[in-house]
Amino acid sequence: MRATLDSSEIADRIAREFVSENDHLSVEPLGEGLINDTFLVTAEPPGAARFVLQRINGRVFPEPGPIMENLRILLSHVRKRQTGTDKARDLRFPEVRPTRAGAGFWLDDQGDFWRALSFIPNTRSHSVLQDAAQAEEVGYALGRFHALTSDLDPASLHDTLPGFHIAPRYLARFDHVVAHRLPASECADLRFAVDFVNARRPVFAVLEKANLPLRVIHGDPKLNNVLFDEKSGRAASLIDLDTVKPGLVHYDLGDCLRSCCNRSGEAAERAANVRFDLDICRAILRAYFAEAGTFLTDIERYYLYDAIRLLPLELGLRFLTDHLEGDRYFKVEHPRQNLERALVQFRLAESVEAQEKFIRQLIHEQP
Ligand code: GN1
Ligand code: MG
Repeated sequence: MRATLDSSEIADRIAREFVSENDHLSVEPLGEGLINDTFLVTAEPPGAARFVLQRINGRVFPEPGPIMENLRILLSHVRKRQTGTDKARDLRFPEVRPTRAGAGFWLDDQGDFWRALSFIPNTRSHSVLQDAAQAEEVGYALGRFHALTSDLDPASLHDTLPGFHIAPRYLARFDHVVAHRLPASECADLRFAVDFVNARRPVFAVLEKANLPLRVIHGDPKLNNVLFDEKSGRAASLIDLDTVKPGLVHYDLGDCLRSCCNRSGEAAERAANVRFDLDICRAILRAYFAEAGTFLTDIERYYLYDAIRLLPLELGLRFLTDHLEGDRYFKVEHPRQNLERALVQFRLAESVEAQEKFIRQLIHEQP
């Protein structure tokens, strides 16, 4: 999903607030985010500066202050944890780039909030996972992120997005929307999607009822938020840190696996072809547990299967609800897109359900 030309023009103007007055800049849309608008800014001559500029979606994140404060708390914690370690490799994180006036963000005349982060050089992202070696890198990145934040008090972070990943709340919203907005003449896909959710109603509350410990979570560790070193192919960074907040590690693992183990991608052309890849799941879990296995408790492990089943179902429900509400949350390029996205996630959830025994076995095998 690309930002519109219109927002590119605005970005061009805003980028100047983050550099010396006379720098010549090139500004290009970056990534495939469904919420914020993201741009890569390169100052000329090359080498002068390269950074990521984002317009934060104010409908999703109304308050810039807490987001930037969380980012500062996280980065300073991680920096402390990483100094003096003799690890041959570690994750790198972006730095906040202040405006020329020294502020952490820029408010434009529309009231939109923009901020800049350093670009981590010589890295790239992928939207579809290539092989098991890459899956191990993703598992490492998420496990290392959880390990680095395992001693950061979740209560020290703001809840930047109340209700995020609280599945029963998404179900309640869906019920409200269905009661008020379900079109009189439903298409077959829409009927299928609504029935799919209704047949699984008890599943949505499983994690919230389980009394699991709150930890620091990333919130959105999907494949294209992992940056890989261009040369070695190893995971170099986990980006998109706006949803770092208190939560359950289950949300993260479930989200990471639903993204990586669907090798047809989130925008698969035919939902019928989508399946959950067990070999990729095995590789991610193995590398994740190598980093994070020491602090996860038995009860957390017990509920991992439920998370792997729930997260695609939850994202499908979020897409479906947004479709029924008129596409107010996720960016779309055509009116059926959120419904199609929902069908992909539901097909993935079905594939998880069909392989429950094997997935539980993979979890059980982890040391
Ligand atoms: C959104 O904007 P993006 O692509 O980073 C969403 C995630 C979804 C993802 C699906 C804050 O993330 O929860 O998993 O789309 N982020 C928010 O692609 O809702
Ligand atoms: Mg995100």
